[in-house]
Amino acid sequence: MTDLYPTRGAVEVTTPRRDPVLWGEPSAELGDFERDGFLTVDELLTRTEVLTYRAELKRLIADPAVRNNERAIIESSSQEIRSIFEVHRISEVFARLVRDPRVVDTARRILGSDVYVHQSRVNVKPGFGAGGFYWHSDFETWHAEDGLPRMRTVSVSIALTENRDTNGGLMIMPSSHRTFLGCAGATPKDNYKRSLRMQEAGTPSASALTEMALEHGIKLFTGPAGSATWFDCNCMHGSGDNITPFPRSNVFIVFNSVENQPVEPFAAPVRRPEFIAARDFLPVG
Ligand code: 6CS
Ligand code: FE
Repeated sequence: MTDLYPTRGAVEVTTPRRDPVLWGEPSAELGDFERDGFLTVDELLTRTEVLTYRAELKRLIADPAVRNNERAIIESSSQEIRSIFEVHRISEVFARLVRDPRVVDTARRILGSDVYVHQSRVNVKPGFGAGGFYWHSDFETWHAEDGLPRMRTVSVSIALTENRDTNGGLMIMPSSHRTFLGCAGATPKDNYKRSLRMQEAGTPSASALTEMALEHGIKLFTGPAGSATWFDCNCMHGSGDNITPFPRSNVFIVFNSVENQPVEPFAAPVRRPEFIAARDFLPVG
């Protein structure tokens, strides 16, 4: 299959986006998603629902079987849980969130098709030093390491605690989704064992990031628990460390179009495990 978005070669190379941003019909509900690459929703979940999901997160974190499972990523500094992957499979409560029409219907509208979950995770981001995620495009990883051919994938980040302007919130470069930045440097074997803590392969250069930030600016997303941000798979985004006492816990769900099923990785020696990159394409019912 032709590789429309070359990356992880000897040098960094940019490619204009060759895919639509909005695959479905435009609608007022989707606001400026096509232009900006993101859409914020002030109250996706009610306060009561937030408390339910927060209690479920607390239960998962306290479960030794979860902590000892490869789906749990542990913060090397504090030894606290940083992320738990595939929450929609290990938790019936989070499975309900994936099927919630307020969530899955928006994904279908953006992607213009039936959708399945490529990846889900909760980022706990406890206070007092939880690490952030350096600048990256998710699609760059999902193309290089998971074999997603086209940009027909969308993430939703739902705040389970208040996302303040101080506790390591999501930052996106608006409209950066229109250019694909192919990164320099080959993917090491078993890269995911490190990249889910701190990404190395697939990291843009400082000069490329400077150019993009000067062109697009940087938007920090804040909002109360229950608010949400939808963002296109190719937005350049990242988040800072959280040294405040206030945890920034979010649940992320990544929907992929059933028309965009993964093939072999475009720039990695082996596939990543299915708890990070699903390979059963059962449409969310
Ligand atoms: O590698 C991945 O799939 C994950 N890593 C980051 C930093 N964002 C996207 C995704 O969840
Ligand atoms: Fe990301």
